[in-house]
Amino acid sequence: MKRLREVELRIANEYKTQEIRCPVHLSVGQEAPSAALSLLVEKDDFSVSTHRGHAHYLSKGGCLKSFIAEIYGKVNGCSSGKGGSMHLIDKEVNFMGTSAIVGNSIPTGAGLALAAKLNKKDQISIIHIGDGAIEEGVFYESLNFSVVKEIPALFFCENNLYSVYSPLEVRQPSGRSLYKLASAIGAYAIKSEGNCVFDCYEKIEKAIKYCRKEKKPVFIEFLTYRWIEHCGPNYDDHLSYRSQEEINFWRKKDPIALLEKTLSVEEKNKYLEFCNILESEIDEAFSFAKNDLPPNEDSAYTQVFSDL
Ligand SMILES: Cc1ncc(C[n+]2csc(CCOP(=O)(O)OP(=O)(O)O)c2C)c(N)n1
Ligand SMILES: [Mg+2]
Repeated sequence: MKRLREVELRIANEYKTQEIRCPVHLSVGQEAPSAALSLLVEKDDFSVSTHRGHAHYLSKGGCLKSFIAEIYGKVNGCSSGKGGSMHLIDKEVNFMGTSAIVGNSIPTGAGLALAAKLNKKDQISIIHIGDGAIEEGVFYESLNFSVVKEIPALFFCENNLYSVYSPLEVRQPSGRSLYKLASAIGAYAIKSEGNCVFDCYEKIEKAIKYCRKEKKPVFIEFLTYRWIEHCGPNYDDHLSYRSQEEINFWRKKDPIALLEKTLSVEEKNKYLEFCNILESEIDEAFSFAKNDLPPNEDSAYTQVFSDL
């Protein structure tokens, strides 16, 4: 969680130099589900994600240097500098792509789950989505398909209560529960306290075991909250689409502060050591990215991956 937080805060800080030219959707406040997942997912498992995919890429074991180079639009970026923040892909770790179109990567994730089943592999496919994707038709088609075909797709839904500036109340009937809706379609569905990393770990562990063993879809809903503006490096509390009361409530539930409280003295010392190492790792990734070259003009129309 600390690694995800510090990487995102560094991006936010560097953004003002105007060297990062792609839009960024940061996950500050939403680190717990991805951090817990990183300890439970296998390298061989597939993963697809959304416009807010940085933490998902890193949780799958994606290379930090390639990720930062990508958002700087440089040739050693994971998508050869042609994708930017919303188009991350790293086949080395089976991170099969992110998309700027809400819901777009869901059928790709279901297809990967079907492939795993047809190839008689033990892999599962993690499909990262936000609450906004529940309003896309393709979500229903893909979940239904996954239920009917009995495929190992794990729908990993971070419900941060908003789609851009619109709260759930103006987008869906009041009182609707996202995980119950998924359950009604026939998936094994559970809900997690998305800001408590221990709860996330417990629920993800359970979900992955079921998905891998039964070869059936699971839907997990993590209740969480984004701190920074929808798109960009700044806070937008002054816009008032979220009440100060609500913001304060969630700031008190900071997943990192909640975990820090539980550390013993010995653990705290190790944690501080880790924070120092982390800072140098991030420094290195940013200087790698800044010193890297942009893609060659001749490669503008060549595919990044010809075998996909
Ligand atoms: C099909 C489609 N509709 C609308 C948009 C504009 N858009 C970009 S991100 C976003 C919000 C999605 O909300 P959610 O899925 O909850 O993800 P979050 O941003 O909260 O992580 C919207 C509406 C889009 N990119 N694609
Ligand atoms: Mg959302």
